[in-house]
Amino acid sequence: MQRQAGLFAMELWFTEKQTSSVGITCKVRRTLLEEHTGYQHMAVLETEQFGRMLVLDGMVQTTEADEFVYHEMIVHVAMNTHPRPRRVAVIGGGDGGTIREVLKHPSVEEAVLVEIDGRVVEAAREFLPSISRGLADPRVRIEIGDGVEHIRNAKEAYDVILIDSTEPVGAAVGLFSPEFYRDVCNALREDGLMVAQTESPFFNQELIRRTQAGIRASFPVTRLYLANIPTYPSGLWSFTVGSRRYDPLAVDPASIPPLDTRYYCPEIHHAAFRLPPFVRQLVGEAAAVGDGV
Ligand code: AG3
Repeated sequence: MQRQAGLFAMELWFTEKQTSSVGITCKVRRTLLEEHTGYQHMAVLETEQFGRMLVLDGMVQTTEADEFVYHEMIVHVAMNTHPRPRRVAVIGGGDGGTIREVLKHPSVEEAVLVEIDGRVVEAAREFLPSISRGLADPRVRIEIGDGVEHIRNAKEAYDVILIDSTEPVGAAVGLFSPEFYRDVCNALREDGLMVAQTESPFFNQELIRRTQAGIRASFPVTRLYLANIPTYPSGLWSFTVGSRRYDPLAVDPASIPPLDTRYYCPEIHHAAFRLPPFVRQLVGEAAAVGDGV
C-alpha cells in the first residue's frame, strides 16, 4: 500500500485567470457553496488572505477583506455630488455591498436593486452577511430581473443610478452599450447622475475607450476615476461618472458629510480623479472615438 502522507499536506488553491497569461491565486480553507444558477457558475470560498470570496464564472466579484474599497467608491462619489439623492437604483450588485453604502446617506427614501440572478442575492444573504446586511432595510426594494429592461422602462425616475455589473460577458454585455447609457440618462431626473464600474486601465483599455465614448454620447459631464482593489485584475480599477448636471469635481470637500468609510473620504473624492498620464491618454483617445460616432 502506498503511504498517503501527501494527503495531509494537501492544500486547495483557487486561481482566477484574469487574462490568458495572468492570474490571481488564493489559498482556500473551504468551499462554502458551488452551483450553476442557470445564469452562471457561482462559488463562495473561504480564503486565507481575503476572507470569504464571491466568484462568478471563475471571476472574483468581491471579498470580505477588500470589498469596502469598491463599494464605497462606486457609491459615495455620486451620492455626494448630488445635493439630495432620494431615489437610487443599483443595477447588478446582488451581493448588496453597494446598497449598504447607499443607505449611509440619510436623504435616501428608496433604493432599488435590480439583479438578474436571484441566487446571488440568496447566497450573499446566507454567506456574506457583512456585505448583504443592507438588503433587509425597509428603504430597499429588490427586483429580480433584467437591469437593461428596468432602465429602459424607467423615465426620470432616479437621482442616482449605480451600475455594479460583472465583466462585460454573458448577461452583463448590455450594461456596457451606448444604448444602455442613453436609457440610463433618460431614467435619471434632469439633474441625476450615474456611475458604472469600468474595469482595469491595464487590462481593459479598449473597454474603457468604448465606455467613455458611449457615456459621453449621452451625458454632458463624463469623468473617470480610480481606486485600488487588490483582488481585481491589475489591482487598479476604474469607474466612470455620467452626469446630467453636477460635476463631481465641483464638490466642495468641506460640504461632504462625515461618513463611516475606510477608503472614501473628502480628499479621495477629488484625488481619485487625478489620473496618471497613461490613463489620461486613454480617456483622451476615447474623445477621438466619440467624435467619430
Ligand atoms: N463587480 C465587478 C467585478 C469585476 C471583477 N472582475 C474580475 N474579477 N475579473 C463587482 C460586484 C461587487 N458588488
